[in-house]
Amino acid sequence: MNVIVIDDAKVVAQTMSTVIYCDTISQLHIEMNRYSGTTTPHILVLPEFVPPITARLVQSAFASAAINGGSSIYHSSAVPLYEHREESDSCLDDYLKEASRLWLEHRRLLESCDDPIVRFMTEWTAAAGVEVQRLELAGQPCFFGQYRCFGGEDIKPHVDAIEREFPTVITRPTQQWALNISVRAPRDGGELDIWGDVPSYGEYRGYGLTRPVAEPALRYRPSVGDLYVFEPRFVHAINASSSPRCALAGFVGVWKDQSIRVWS
Ligand SMILES: O=C(O)CCC(=O)C(=O)O
Repeated sequence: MNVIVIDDAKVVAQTMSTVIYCDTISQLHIEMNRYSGTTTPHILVLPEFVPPITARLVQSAFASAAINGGSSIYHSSAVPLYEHREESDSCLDDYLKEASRLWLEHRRLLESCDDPIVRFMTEWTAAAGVEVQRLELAGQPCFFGQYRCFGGEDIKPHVDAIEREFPTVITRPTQQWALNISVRAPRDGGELDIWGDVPSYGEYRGYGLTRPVAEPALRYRPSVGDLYVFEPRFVHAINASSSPRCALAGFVGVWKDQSIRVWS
């Protein structure tokens, strides 16, 4: 494998695009500014953000908690905001009513696990010099940091673009990143595939896009403890795995006024 050192970041060539390994959240922040908006996808990884023992504690915390439902696509500890997008029949108020309760419940569940979500938000705030806050809709904060497991089935090609999910209330962020903190990784399968395709407004559909014919530009199999981000405007999919593949997950958006908001 080809390792190039650029500034402090190790850039590892994987297929046609790049996985950029960072040592700290500050470095990740710098690399996100550098790579956002480029024409090819990149994955930025902070390995060992969560030590293996903590990853196990996170799994146990959710194993013994009532899982709240999840999305129409996978099981998770909270129904994601995507399910309440404007074109859906789901009531956004239901999501917002639950968001703060779920936020507090997740803090309670993760308090003995050096809460990786709070750590991320605190360290990101310090790195960016701007307070990272939960996205607000109708004056109420969204939830952030769902625990979710993928497994036996592929997660089909899709894109995530908050301004397309809520076109009348959310302006397009200058950056949107999908954030995942891996706490359980399968031995086989579970690769994240990302293509260089970005659907136009006309082609946009959140989930279940036609699988591109071309090979993915990037393929990445997360390891336990990795915190990784990528731009979800690029078509991406996750391959089925032999055992559960679990992570704390959400999105980070940066807007023109430099505000940084997170949501799940
Ligand atoms: O689990 C992953 O690696 C990526 C999940 C995903 O599709 C997303 O975060 O938008």
